[in-house]
Amino acid sequence: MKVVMFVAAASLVIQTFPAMVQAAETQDPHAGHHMPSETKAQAATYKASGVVKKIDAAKGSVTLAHGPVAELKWPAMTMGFTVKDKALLEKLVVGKKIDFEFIEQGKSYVVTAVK
Ligand SMILES: [Cu+2]
Repeated sequence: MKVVMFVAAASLVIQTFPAMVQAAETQDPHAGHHMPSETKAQAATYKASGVVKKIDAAKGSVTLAHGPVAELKWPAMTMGFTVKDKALLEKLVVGKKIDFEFIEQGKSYVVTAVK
């Protein structure tokens, strides 16, 4: 009888690849997308409409009965604004309804445009 020889001839050459695949460089597509922080410092411009109540050309101010301003959570009210450019006052007549834009500047509100 022959002894069946089990030849464990399985010479498995396990090729262990070095894990260099992970070294594949990933390029960040967002690398150039960072926003300049300066844009945040810019004052917001608000829009409202209202009726001209009073004009003070000497002071460069105007009193407006304006409608609600959602961005500022303002109800409708009558209040004074200063104007950025006194030339804007030329567009204003007491009793006239206007659409205007304004910015917050310190403790006052400044009309920057009148339509
Ligand atoms: Cu107001």
